[in-house]
Amino acid sequence: MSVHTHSKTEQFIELEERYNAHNYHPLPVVLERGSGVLVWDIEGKQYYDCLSAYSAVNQGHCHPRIIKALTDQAQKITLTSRAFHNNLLGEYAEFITAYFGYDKVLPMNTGVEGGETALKLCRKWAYEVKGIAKDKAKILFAENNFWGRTLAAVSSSTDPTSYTNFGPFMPGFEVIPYNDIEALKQALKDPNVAGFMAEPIQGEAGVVVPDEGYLKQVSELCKAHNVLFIADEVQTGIARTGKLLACDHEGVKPDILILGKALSGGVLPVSAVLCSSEIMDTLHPGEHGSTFGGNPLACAVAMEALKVVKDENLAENAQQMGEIFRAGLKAIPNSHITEVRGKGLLNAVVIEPYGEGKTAYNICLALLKNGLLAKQTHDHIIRFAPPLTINEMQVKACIQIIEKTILEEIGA
Ligand code: IF1
Repeated sequence: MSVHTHSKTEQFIELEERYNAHNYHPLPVVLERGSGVLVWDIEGKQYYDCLSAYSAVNQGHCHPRIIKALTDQAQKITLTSRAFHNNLLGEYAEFITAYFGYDKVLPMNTGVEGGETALKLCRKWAYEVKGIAKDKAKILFAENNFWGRTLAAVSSSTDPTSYTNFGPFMPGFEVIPYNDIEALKQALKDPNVAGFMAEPIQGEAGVVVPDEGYLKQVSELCKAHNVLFIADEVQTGIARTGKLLACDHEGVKPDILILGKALSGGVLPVSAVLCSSEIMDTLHPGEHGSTFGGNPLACAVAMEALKVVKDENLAENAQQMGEIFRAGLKAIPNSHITEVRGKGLLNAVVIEPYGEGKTAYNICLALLKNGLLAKQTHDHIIRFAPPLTINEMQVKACIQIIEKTILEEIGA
């Protein structure tokens, strides 16, 4: 590379840094194309995508069926607002409620809006059905939760980077340790508790899988105390962990289910909140909504994205490929890898510090060089979550890259 000229990649990054907010620290790669499990940068270099846009592209990049649904619908009508009916919302609502086994759906756009919606529903239900006194409702969250960047979301966060200098925070929230049934039992003694919101596997926390039976006990305890169990399956849902929902591993049905990300196959922001009529019918016109929620483009895309998940047996494939992926990671001979964990195709390796100032970020840089995209979480965890369409040959190719990279970067 010449010392006088910047590479194309550097130019694109400079432009972005100059005019765009510095609210991220991305890996130095500029992507311009994707297909299935592969993406290409502006220099033409190919990569295996082991992040899948944080599990939003479970169906693979630019899935032809989902893109066709998008472009077909885009030529008819994209947005009507909810001031009028559109011809797809009813069909979509019937489809998604049957698909997940709930009475009703409330369509939103981003995952965090799904979370906000679930919490508003929980509070409304608490006052109008459960009978909690005005403004006394309390919602429990798990330590190290992540559900987005709004003021309510950072109000429940235990990560200083997320919440520092964004106060004052939302009242009526309480945080308890994750994967700790005794803590939940203790917290449920307060009769003003209306709900407990948690991820079945904590994503941002570092792919933290709770003990077997935890979710089942959570669900039973909540039921016994007339408290709503709100499952944030924005990241774990839609086949990512080897079942349609991560809660399915324990046969648990959340009272309120939040979905996002892969609900659109990563094509546009589509989220949904599903629950019983008892809960949903506490909402009346004017009490909640969004300009874009339930728009016909989103309805068409989401229906196709969900059909692809079933037609291509993505849950089953995630289960099987996940086994092979984790076995491959565990077989990498390296004394600095202290743990391999995950479910289905939501996996992580924990790498203890291996050199001066070196973190998992440096390994991600080396992976990038070797043709694989992955993202660290915290300083020592790397998440591997490829699209669920990945096949065995591709899993083995990924493992080979990871093994070679770790050998080059850390040694044995
Ligand atoms: C970012 C992590 C993933 C989520 C769960 C709700 C949302 C998310 C369980 C909100 C969002 C993101 C957003 C992304 C980083 C990211 C993430 F690194 F933080 F942990 F996925 F792994 N519930 N997750 O994971 O959904 O409003 O973003 O659509 O940069 O903030 P959103």
